[in-house]
Amino acid sequence: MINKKVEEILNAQINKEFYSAYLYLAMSAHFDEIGLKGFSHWTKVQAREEVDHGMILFDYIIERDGNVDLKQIEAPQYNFGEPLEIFEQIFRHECSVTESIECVASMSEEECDMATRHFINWYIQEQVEEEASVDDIIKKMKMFGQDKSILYHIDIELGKREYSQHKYS
Ligand code: OFO
Repeated sequence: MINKKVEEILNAQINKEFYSAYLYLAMSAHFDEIGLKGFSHWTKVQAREEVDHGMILFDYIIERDGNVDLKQIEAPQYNFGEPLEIFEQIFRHECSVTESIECVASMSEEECDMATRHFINWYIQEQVEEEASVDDIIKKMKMFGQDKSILYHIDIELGKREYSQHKYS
């Protein structure tokens, strides 16, 4: 049986993961609209991974005989400008998700729920990878300034991202 406080924070995290999916989908639609198909593809793949993150938490709560409590998902808050600004926004968003994952880790520890503390390590590692991959893209965009031909090449590169279902391991 799962600890109630831990169950509550895990349910809140499900909401955050699905909110992330909404945010990336909104970005994907925007990139498609302005003709950056690779950026659109990359953010759409990211949205699918966020749904996977939400579903892993969903399955975990059920496995621990807890109650899944799905709340309303907010409309995404965004202010779309240049691709670089959008990626900086993504980076800030992922840092805030990292903080909330760390809160899940410390709450599990406080409540002596070592199974959840162990489980959440997968998310801690995932956040390290997410922040790093977004940071790489930002650095490339910054290095080459506003050069549109470079943006074109980055668009092609981002279009190669492959989706593979994220599974807890
Ligand atoms: Fe689920 O990692 Fe991004 O938000």
